[in-house]
Amino acid sequence: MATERTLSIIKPDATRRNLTGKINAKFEDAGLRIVAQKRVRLSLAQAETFYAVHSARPFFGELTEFMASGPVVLQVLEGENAIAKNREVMGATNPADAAPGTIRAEFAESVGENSVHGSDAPETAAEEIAFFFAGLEIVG
Ligand code: RTP
Ligand code: MG
Repeated sequence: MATERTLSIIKPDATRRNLTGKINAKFEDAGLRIVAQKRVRLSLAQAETFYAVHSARPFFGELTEFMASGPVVLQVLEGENAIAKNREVMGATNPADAAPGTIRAEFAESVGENSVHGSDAPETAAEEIAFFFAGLEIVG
């Protein structure tokens, strides 16, 4: 297994409830290292570009408005098998289906406001990291 990097976003529902530290503890306890991190407020245009793959879905407007509704924490997580490991720690998209102990089981409010984003494959991880971070901002 190779060391990988993945893009993580702590979403506005979680920053609003002051959960950044508790979520980061879940990543670190799972062996993921936070090698870049910044708190920003996304514009609607940035959220629309980031989630362009979902532009035809009925929830696109709701999703992008939510992502621009408050601060988010953008992160690069690094570790063995980091993409799959992060998605394991996150839990299923719908918190009602998320396994006990996962971030979404413990913290998510609904399928839309589900506390975290994580890249889903090596190609999307590389694209999503490059969308938000310059190389010098990532310190492994
Ligand atoms: P993410 O991309 O945020 O890591 O989440 P995911 O892979 O588990 O889920 P995905 O299918 O990629 O959907 C992206 C985000 O869209 C919102 N969503 N809302 N209202 C709905 O039925 C619905 N379905 C998806 C969620 O915020 C989901 O994380
Ligand atoms: Mg996704």
